[in-house]
Amino acid sequence: KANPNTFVHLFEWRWEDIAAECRDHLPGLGYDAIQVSPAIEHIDHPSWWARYQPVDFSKFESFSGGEEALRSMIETCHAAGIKVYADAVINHTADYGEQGVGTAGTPWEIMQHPGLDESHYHHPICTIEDYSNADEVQNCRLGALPDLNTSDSYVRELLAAYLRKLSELGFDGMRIDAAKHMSAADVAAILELAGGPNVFLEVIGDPSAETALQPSTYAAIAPVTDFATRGAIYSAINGDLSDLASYWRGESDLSADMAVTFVDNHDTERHTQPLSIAQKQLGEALLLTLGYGYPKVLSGYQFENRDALPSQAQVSCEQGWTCWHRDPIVSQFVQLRRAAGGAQPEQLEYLDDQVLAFSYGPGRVLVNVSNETKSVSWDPQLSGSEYCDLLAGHGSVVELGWWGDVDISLPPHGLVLLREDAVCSAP
Ligand code: LM2
Ligand code: CA
Repeated sequence: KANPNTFVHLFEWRWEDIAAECRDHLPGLGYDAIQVSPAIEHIDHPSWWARYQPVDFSKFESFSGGEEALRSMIETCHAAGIKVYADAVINHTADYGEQGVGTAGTPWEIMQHPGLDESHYHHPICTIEDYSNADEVQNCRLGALPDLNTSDSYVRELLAAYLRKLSELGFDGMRIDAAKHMSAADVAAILELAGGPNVFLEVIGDPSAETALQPSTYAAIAPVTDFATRGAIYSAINGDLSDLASYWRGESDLSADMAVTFVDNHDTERHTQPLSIAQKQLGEALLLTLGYGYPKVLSGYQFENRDALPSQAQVSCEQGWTCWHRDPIVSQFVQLRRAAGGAQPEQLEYLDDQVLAFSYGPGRVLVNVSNETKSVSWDPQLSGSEYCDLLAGHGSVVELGWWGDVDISLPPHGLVLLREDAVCSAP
């Protein structure tokens, strides 16, 4: 069964800003958990991807702050009823610049880190080129990143000690970065040594690859990031609902509780054509009402150059940071999903091949996936005479006609959400 909850990735947010968000905003928005950026010492380079180049697995000092601020953030979030997920990079260590001093002051060189030397890496050294070949994907270097020998018992214990420390710090779960670049057996062994933490695995599916690299292979261990749903959502927001329809029929590669779903993550956001706000909202609405997976909402920052760090480190929803999780439409659907208990959409009805109506728990949803205005007549199957369009701002009342239907003009990529349990608040 799908998870009724939704979590938000507060990408590159500092610990103290996250604590404030947990205290002041997150509980009311409907999320149950957050994912944060990697917490350990990384290379000191002015790019967000410096966080994916570990220097010392035992020092908690990163662009987001130090260990004390981290502990206090986790405590604050727990007090607000919000769970916290770490991002754990365990496939490789740093290479950029070949040597340097990490964010906690640790000097490093390629394959020379506290507790690690050349003998702890895969040899002979090679670089991944053929993504269909499991041996290469798992034992060669991703980019130029030195590939840890995760089949070695000493390496496994060092990485497991890191994951145990994450649990001791209070993390409720963790994303395992680049999981496909380690064999499923290595991942399972490390997790077992770590005491079986709650995790999800970053596995980018590739139909041309060997079975050993398929999401379903890793889903035998833990939920995996699901890029297939993302493809279906993208088709939908570009006007074609046919791929999503298979999810509505209950057909999918993974079972509903083994998929972490998303419209975009921090990587895809940097490598795909930017969408309009209306398209993004439509995408989240479709994702959150899918009755499949555990959805993740990405909340990062504006950028012109895809390598860039945020223009100001301190989070401000007015300047530089997207605060996408606070978007009123996104948050309405997060709350609807929770109220619906992660159920499947029902009573799907095509009013046009690009206009779809359905019922989702207490909600009635109307979506226009075309880039034209569409005028439709819709019967939301509600018993009263007046409802609130929760997406058009407070106090926007939809009056149902004599027969319970309503004539609505939907803008390009427009959405309507009525709830049988929602009263319009005064404007
Ligand atoms: C991931 N998932 O499995 C992360 O989601 C993704 O963001 C990470 O790549 C990747 N795995 C490795 O942890 C990012 C970024 C890369 C960057 C790496 C390492 O997308 O561009 O690679 O982090 O910092 C960078 C350079 C690349 C270079 C590499 C090694 O962009 O040109 O490769 O570092 O220095 C020669
Ligand atoms: Ca590897």
